[in-house]
Amino acid sequence: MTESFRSGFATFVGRPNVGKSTLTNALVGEKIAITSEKPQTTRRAIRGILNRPTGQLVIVDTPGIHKPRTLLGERLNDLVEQVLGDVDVIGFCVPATEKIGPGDRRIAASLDGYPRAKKIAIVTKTDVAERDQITERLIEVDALREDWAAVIPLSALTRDQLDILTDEMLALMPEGPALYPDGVVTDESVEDRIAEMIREAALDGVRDELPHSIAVVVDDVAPREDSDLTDVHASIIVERDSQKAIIIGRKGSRLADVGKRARVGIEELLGTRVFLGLHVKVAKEWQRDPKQLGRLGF
Ligand SMILES: Nc1nc2c(ncn2[C@@H]2O[C@H](COP(=O)(O)OP(=O)(O)OP(=O)(O)O)[C@@H](O)[C@H]2O)c(=O)[nH]1
Ligand SMILES: [Mg+2]
Repeated sequence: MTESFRSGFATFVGRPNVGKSTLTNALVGEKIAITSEKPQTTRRAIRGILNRPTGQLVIVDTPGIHKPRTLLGERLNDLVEQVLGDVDVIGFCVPATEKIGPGDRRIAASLDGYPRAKKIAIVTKTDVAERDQITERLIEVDALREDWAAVIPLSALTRDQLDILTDEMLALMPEGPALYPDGVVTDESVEDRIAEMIREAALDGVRDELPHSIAVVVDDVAPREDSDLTDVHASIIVERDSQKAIIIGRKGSRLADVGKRARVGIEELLGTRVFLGLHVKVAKEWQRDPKQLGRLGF
């Protein structure tokens, strides 16, 4: 008898910065979601697809759940809620290196609201944790709910235990055909992926509330005639003039650096050389403005 094919949707939840996007990328095998050491890096529901002979997993990467301080924050939490209502498997993530806190407890308890989904507890970042810390975290997280289908420690960075997680998630999926054709890793548009690569480069080295204030919109992607070159124009949007000055840097040095770093990934994605034109604009308090948020796709 041949094993049946399984397919379905999975998502990782947890506080900002616990490693959800890094884990998604590691499982999918390609960088589809940007990551950073700043909380609230992910702002969209990004689908990544993982194929195995026995099944297909569609992993939906979502923003971390946090106490919202802006309208954007509220919308991001709503987005996570929506995704959670749709998936077959929820992986609840806590980092091995940090004690479980009230935020983690609240998120774990909120999973009661999604009775249809099977739940897995995941202890992340084991590569930077002591053995005792990992054990402590496993015990702590295990006690948070009675219905964990599995409790798995892993490292997305060293890929330790990723296969165990994949097998476990596949086993929990319903029987069914592949939902995406072979070879598709994400349904994100090229423009969206480019915008996120630029935002990732722009996040590097900025502090305090500035990471939250940055949004990126791709204005144009155009292959140049008779040349192995694509022109990409994008706007980096911030909330205040003072932030604009920081992003641009002295004599434009910081912006040039952002462009240089973002271009590497964009060239790889497009398979051509790229001219990247970056323009910095101010949209006052866009995180709190429904009209601006709509325009930015939130
Ligand atoms: N050492 C180590 N670091 C990791 C691992 N996974 C993630 N990180 C780091 O943790 C930070 C946060 O990772 P992300 O994947 O962006 O976290 P996230 O949960 O998606 O965060 P939000 O999108 O803000 O909710 C980054 O600096 C990662 O490099 C891991 O397995 N080991
Ligand atoms: Mg993320």
